[in-house]
Amino acid sequence: MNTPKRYTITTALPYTNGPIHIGHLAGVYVPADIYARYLRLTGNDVALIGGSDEHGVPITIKAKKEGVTPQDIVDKYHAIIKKSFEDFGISYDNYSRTTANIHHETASEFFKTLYDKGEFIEEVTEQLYDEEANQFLADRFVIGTCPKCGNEESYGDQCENCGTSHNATDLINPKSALTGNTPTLKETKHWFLPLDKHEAFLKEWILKGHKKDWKPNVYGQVKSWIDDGLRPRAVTRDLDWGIPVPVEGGEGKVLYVWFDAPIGYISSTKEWAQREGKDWEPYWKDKDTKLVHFIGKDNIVFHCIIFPAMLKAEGSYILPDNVPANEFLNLEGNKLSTSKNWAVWLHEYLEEFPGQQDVLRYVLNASAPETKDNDFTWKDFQARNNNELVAIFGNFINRVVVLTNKYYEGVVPQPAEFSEVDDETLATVKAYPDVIASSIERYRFREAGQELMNLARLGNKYLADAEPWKEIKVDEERTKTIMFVALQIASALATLSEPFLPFTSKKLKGILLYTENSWNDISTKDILIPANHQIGKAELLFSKIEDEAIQKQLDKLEASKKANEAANKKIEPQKDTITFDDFIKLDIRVGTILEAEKMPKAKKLLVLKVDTGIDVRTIVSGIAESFTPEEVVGKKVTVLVNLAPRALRGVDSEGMILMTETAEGKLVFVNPDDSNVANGLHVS
Ligand code: B3M
Ligand code: ZN
Repeated sequence: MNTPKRYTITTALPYTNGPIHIGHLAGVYVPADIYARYLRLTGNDVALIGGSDEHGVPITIKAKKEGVTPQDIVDKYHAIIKKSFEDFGISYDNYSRTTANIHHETASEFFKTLYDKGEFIEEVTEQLYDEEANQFLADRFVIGTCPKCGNEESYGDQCENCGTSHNATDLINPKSALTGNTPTLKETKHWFLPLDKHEAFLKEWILKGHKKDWKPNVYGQVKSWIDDGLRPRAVTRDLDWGIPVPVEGGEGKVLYVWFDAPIGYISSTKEWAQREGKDWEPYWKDKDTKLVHFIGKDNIVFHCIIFPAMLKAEGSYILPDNVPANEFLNLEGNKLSTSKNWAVWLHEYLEEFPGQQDVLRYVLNASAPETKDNDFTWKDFQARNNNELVAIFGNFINRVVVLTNKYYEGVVPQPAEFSEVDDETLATVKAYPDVIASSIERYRFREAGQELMNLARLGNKYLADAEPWKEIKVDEERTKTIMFVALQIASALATLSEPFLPFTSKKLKGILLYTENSWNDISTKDILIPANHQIGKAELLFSKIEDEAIQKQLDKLEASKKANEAANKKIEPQKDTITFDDFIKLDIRVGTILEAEKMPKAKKLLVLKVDTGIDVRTIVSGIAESFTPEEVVGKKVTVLVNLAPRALRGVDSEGMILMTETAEGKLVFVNPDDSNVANGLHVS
């Protein structure tokens, strides 16, 4: 495209069935915000558009579970999510919600337009039905085996394992998420968007068009979808939570959440335009507008195939120029999971690290899952804070500000003659806006963030080499020049850090008392902060994060892990009732293990000599993976003594030692705690 006239930047609308965590921030919102802030700084017309996705099955399921209405759920989480975005400086021009009237109207109208144009197929088909719940099962109401990858816990609309999006009736061995029942099939009428009809256009647009500059993960997924052949997709559902189907025969039905949600981008733009007294249409309909969707990889087909097909069918809209989807972020080596509480929740982070939003933004960007899944670790978080933000960026700024105050009472000194190093350094600074911009424009935000840190590194090195603290004793003029150059770098950092570290940038501008430079000024102006300008006092931009703070977070995760393991331990159902006579047939005694040795060539078995009080006998026990022979000798144990002898690997075993298992799967003895109990005593 020629130079765009304006940018419409959308961010995936989070489902309001829970708060948001670092995975959301890293995958979608931090990169989108960096992009939007950069574009504004370079003088572009930008609309950064977001909102909450408040329809769909997960919300109704959550409401059912909590015994409240879906509206209660969305009100609660919309507020929490919106606040998290504000707290982390995601600079939305508008953040809306899909329960808003303007959205209901916009989505309804969109549906009607396609309906009137004959873009839908209307068809009565058999859909999954739960007789007990008296309800059709679509999307997340049904769980079954994914026909593509075999994942046994795929949802009706999408498999979280392989990312495939399918129809609920495609699932093998489907089960109702409401009752666990196997659904029956029941006829119902729905409207389908015939994706197959749009195949030729999609092929042309994506495969042959300029979409080769899309990220390989995005292009690859879309291509494989198209290669598999496109089929009609139902865009309505038999549900009572959502946007009512606005045409005849649509009573009791709502729009499919993935039909209405992307239209949410449009309604949010309208809401913004109304408030600002602007015209929304150019942002969606002018071909000189660049439309970019920021999403996570599980949303690719919806944004690259289904939504474009909808927009194309409607006819008056532009299509996305790019969909820079990210892969997933893991946490300490495991998949982020809301249900397992394996996450760093944004609202909780702020309680633990108040005022340190930029640290998280920086670290998440530095380890963003741009091309492959990536791991967030608390150790890495600490290291990036301490070794980069504190030791490089913060240290450089602090030295510049402290020395300027110390030597010149905070007044930028008049430089004398520049040395070769000074000239080179200033020339390098001038190159940075383009270097960083080039990375950002190619959606390489990690690289861009590292370039910003390289500029701080340059400043740090310049000061370390020039040593103004030594120079001041021998050459005052030279010192003034050094400090002048260092102040120019600090000033460049104040502007160029804004997309990445908005809070820090603001603070730094406050310290320098200078905000006059635009992004491009850093390249074009010879002086970024002039001689005789008065700066403020030093303030720390970042502070060291100690081991204890990190350990606390690791402990918290460890506690989640333990709680999960305990919750996941399958408690077997009680066995059939037995009589007292059955019970007293078991002869259980207290015993002591006298000797133990490993059974040759058997990983699990120990051969024990046990004093049962009646006799000393051999018992072969499958505990070798939990205990060494030395550990068990002398242990008091509980033994079933009248079990019929059994030969194990040629050794006769005469009885059984009672054991159980801890949450971590380690075996433990069911043993009499009191070592005074005598061997041979009955356990009853
Ligand atoms: N709410 C899915 C998600 O949160 C969905 C995105 C909608 S974007 C239009 O993963
Ligand atoms: Zn799958």
